[in-house]
Amino acid sequence: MKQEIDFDAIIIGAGFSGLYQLYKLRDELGISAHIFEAAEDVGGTWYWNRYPGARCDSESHTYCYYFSDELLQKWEWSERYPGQVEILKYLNFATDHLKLRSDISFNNKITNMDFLEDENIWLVRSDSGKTYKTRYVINAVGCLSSANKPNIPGIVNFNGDIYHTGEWPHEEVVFKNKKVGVIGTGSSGIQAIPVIAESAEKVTVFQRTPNYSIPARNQKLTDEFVKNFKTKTSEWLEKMLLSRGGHAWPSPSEHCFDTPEKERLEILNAAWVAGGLGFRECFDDILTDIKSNNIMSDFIKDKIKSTVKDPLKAETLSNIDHPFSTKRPPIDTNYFETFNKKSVELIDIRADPLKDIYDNGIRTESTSFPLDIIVFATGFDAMTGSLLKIDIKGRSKLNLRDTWSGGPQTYLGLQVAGFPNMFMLTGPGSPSVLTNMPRAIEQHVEWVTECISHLEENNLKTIEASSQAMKGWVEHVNETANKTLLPKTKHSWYLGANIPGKPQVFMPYTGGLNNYRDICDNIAEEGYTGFILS
Ligand code: NA7
Repeated sequence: MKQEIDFDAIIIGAGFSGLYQLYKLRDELGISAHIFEAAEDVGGTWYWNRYPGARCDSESHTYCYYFSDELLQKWEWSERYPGQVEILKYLNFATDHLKLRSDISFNNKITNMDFLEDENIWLVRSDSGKTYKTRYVINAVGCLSSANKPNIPGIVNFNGDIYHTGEWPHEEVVFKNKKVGVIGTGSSGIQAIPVIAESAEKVTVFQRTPNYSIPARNQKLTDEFVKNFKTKTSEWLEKMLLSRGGHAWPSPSEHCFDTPEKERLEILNAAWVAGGLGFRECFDDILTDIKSNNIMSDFIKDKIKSTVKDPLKAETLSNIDHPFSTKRPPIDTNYFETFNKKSVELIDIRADPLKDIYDNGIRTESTSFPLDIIVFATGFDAMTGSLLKIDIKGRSKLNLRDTWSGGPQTYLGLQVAGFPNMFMLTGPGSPSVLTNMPRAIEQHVEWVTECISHLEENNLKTIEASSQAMKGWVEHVNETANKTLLPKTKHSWYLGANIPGKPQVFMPYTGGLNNYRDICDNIAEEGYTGFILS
């Protein structure tokens, strides 16, 4: 008997991953698939993060879909790093080119999902009040999409405007003649502060943790580069597939500490001049050997000190308490230089903690700062926040929030035991945020599509991670992370430490995207080892 369902597959989210998943399931597998998206248009994180200076830190010709040569040939990036406006245009272009829009319901936030064991289907409810039946659910909700809004006392009393970088308004925000306070110095703050400071009367930066940042060296792409790139897309792809981070540069073999000082400095200086995340790849061992990491960390601290003229500001910015790259390292355009402006002040809120927000501004323990605008650049409830906002009940009404009460547990970052036919794209336990995301996304979408194809061809009703395999994978993720310096930095969103009360578990898989891809492929080839198929 044919089941009564609305769609074979429901995809949640119309960002990079959801859009590609829709195309693969609908156009290649030929099953019915539909996206539900909370926003009024496509884009995911790039729909929401419209703050001044918002830009990707992957290079543009690598930050795009590679599955379609037509898309690669038809689109033209203008700068070395794509800005938010350009990425959003690109995603709209891809959506229209692939004719995806008709299978997306916008302004539909999914609130509940219940697995009906008797029928092997998911009941998916949206805030429109409608409920849909589907056989597969693919969560494409993004890793950095649930804004972290710290509950600072008195916030409701503020008379000015408050913005969060991750939920920036569509209308232009005018900073001219305004006193602006920015809380947060992660990637978003580091990108926004120089742009806000271009027009604001005064910018007060409230810094909790000083941060490393590498100059992006953004520039217009030359016609020659673009033309050349388009004839060599398969070579670029090959480079990205071989690399541990999904970027197009090779993983180095040299150890920093063992390299003679003169040579080491030459390598570091050349990478500093070249700019961007490639700086991290100067040496092989900076995330495994603290002696090597100290050399790179000190190199950057010296650069900060030689850039920032005011000695107090320079000290406050360079007094960094964690090894380089153990928190997500931003790249910037004129971040440290901006502190040379008289109109930009820096408040160390570790030394002088935030006390409250009052009607006219922000108060620290010692001082009041009158402000017209407050910008929260305070990041996200990363990797699990958006998924756990949905009330998800699997077998025996098991709630995902309960399963993950001690931190996220997954098999390969793709599935959770007890939640059959539910997949996550770039979920916790996969390399995701440690990579150039489109490569991690393509790998996941293609794996999930193959998996569903296998079920369809073999008349199988469900696939589900076994508890044992999940336990084994969680152990492997932890063991792999513990071989690096990453989990040693405790105040990091990789561990969930930025969200009060969130269980602290190292979330992304540090084994490298190239190795991870092989692991996933082998598991599929062996007949989906660790999964229960029925
Ligand atoms: P991040 O990297 O999480 O940065 C958030 C910043 O906000 C960081 O400096 C935090 O300090 C600070 N923060 C967070 N909560 C507070 C409170 N309560 N008080 C003061 N300061 C606070 O988020 P971004 O949006 O910048 O970047 C996220 C990712 O997007 C980025 O890594 C890229 O992958 C793209 P902390 O360091 O926690 O002390």
